[in-house]
Amino acid sequence: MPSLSELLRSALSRFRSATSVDRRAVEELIRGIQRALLIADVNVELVKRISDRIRERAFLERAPPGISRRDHVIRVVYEELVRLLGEKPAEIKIEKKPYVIMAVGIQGTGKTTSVAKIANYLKKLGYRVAVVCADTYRPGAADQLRQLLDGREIPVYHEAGADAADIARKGVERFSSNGYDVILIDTAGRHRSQEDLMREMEVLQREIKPDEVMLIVDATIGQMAGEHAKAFHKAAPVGSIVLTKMDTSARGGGALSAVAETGARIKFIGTGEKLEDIELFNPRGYVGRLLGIGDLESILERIRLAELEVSEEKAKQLLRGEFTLEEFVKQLKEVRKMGPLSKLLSRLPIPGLPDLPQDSLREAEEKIERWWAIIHSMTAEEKADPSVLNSSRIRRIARGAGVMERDVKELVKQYKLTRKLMKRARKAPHKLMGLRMS
Ligand SMILES: Nc1nc2c(ncn2[C@@H]2O[C@H](COP(=O)(O)OP(=O)(O)OP(=O)(O)O)[C@@H](O)[C@H]2O)c(=O)[nH]1
Ligand SMILES: [Mg+2]
Repeated sequence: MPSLSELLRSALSRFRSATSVDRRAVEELIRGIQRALLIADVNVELVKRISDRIRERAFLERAPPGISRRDHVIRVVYEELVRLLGEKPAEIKIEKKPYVIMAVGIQGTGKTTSVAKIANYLKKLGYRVAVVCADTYRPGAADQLRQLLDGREIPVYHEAGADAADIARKGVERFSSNGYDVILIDTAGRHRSQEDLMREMEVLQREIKPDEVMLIVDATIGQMAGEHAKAFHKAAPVGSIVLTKMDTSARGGGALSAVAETGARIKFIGTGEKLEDIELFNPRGYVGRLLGIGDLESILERIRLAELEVSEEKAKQLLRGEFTLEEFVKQLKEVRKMGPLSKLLSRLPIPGLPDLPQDSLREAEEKIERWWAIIHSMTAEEKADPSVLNSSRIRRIARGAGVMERDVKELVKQYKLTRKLMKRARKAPHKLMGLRMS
């Protein structure tokens, strides 16, 4: 069966070679992505959500100047896939010494392997790392760990015949007093139901109070991983998640998206049986590789630059006081989208810029809406040159927009005032440049 990556790439490459980027081409791309995600066992609801978002953005958002619609759509697909996986990259946070990480999970998910991999990973980052084998069920569990870590100078603590909590406590004590930075605890997963597992985890958690509980989930179960993550998250709020065997199944995408959906933190993904086959989870990097990062990266970079240029060029125009009435109101709307209006406007170094900070937030928003309506009742001539507005035109516009005549007059007055102030403010442009206007 083709992998998620192969399916996504082929959908994208069909889109890229399509003769035109019309509705049909976009719909076909979306269908290809849907198919890929469903085969990867991504939840149907999530597939629907991402399809809707891609469709909406592909048709409604304008590509920055110089960027083709095709590239814009590819960027949208990339960003929405990243969003599907939770956007935020995982990070290593060893906040205290020793930092105790306990790995838990049902049988055969890859706990022992992951503990060894993470121990090795952290060791390479320069931490002093030790491992405790608190698995009392699996014969030879400690040997398995020692074998995996052979030659890595990472000690393994185990005690045959003792209780799991005892082993864990003693191991942590010993390694703490020896000055280790990180202590990883491997636990049992054998012959247990999920309820049993949760119970043992709770006992260990109470006794050991690890700084981080790591749930090891086998990604081959696809979207079922979300259920595990949810149950686990309830029992262990300090938890993070490792998804293993991402290399062996096409369903890894389903597992990742389902876990991300629960809001749980995906920390690592396991990508093979060897000690080095682990990576800190980074949605952007992961999606980039799925789609074939090479030329995707250059597309993204070009778009970023184009957007930068647009905003700088625009900012300069604004600084020169070169903007139309329509642009003026549009800017206000844009600024409003960026965050609490009053806070943003108060950052403008110009006193009295359209007098908005003095109004309440809601009043300001209503005013901008009225102004927007006014703009829409104006003719092109009036918009280009508001000085043609006489009282009969003002009356007509006010009626058309459903506002008072004084609203129209106020808008024009504010527009003129703002332009004048902007021109004056050119003398101190550095103050204005801090505010992104695009
Ligand atoms: N391909 C691949 N295999 C993995 C990965 N992680 C673990 N495995 C394999 O999965 C099998 C089980 O791994 P273990 O680490 O023993 O799993 P466990 O959770 O400790 O198992 P129990 O202690 O018996 O519950 C082993 O054969 C590992 O080599 C991975 O990321 N990719
Ligand atoms: Mg094990």
